[in-house]
Amino acid sequence: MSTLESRITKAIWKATAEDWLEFSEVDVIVVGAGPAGLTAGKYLAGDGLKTLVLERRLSFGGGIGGGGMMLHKVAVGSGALHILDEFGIRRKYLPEFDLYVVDAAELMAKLAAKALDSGAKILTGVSVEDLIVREQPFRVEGVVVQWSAVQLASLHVDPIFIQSKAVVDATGHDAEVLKVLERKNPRAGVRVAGESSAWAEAGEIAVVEKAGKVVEGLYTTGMAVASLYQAYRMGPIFSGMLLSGKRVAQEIRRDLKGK
Ligand code: 48F
Repeated sequence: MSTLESRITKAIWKATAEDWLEFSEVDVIVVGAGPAGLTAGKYLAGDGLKTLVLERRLSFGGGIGGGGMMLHKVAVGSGALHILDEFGIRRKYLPEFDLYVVDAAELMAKLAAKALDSGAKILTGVSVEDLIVREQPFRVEGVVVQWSAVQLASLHVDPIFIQSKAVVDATGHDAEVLKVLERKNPRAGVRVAGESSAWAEAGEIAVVEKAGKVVEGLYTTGMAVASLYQAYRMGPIFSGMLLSGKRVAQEIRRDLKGK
């Protein structure tokens, strides 16, 4: 019988290889496990789409964890209450401000837990550094990935590929995937304008209304939407992020499943 040490190693390699074989070709890749990406992941997987969420860091939640200037609560408007219900997230209503508040830790944990329970796969420590594209018509057919640790160490290591029918840029303020499209594929005609200053109400509306398809095969949600269309920022209120994630999932379901 092998030692426990070698069995640990073999078990990890085998299960990891099985996952990578299964998830090297999926329906949807969501780039970024922040509030918008996790919400999108939950609804996409719940609709029966094979969904892979790729997250650069070793943790999920994106900007949620920092709360509002490191305070452990974030605000949520009443428009997203049904999403909080669907995720089982508790909140407190403050009538004097007409706002709900949620614990940042609970929001992160339950968004991720529900996405996983719905069948989404979340891989952490993986960065998306490029897109797979085709022409005539121009379209996106997957992503190019690298271990985040390799990027951080600036090692010269070739990345590998994951094929998908749809890619979602949920990378937040940096809109990293959209910037790859702009920089490396000018024929796609996409310009990332950069987000505007703060106007919370207008920003909350824009990130929902403008979430969706950018070019064939590529969609965007969350603060990446604000960066693409120069919408206003809204700070630590997260209703727009949740609604934006749900909205992009609905659009992808329509495009891929026709309903
Ligand atoms: O930044 P993030 O939370 O984006 P979001 O879902 O939500 C924005 C809010 O947190 C907040 C706000 C709204 O109230 O202003 O900022 O739009 O989550 C984005 C996630 O994407 C990961 C990053 O580590 C973060 O967890 N990410 C960014 N670039 C990459 C990436 C990449 N190239 N590959 C993989 N993950």
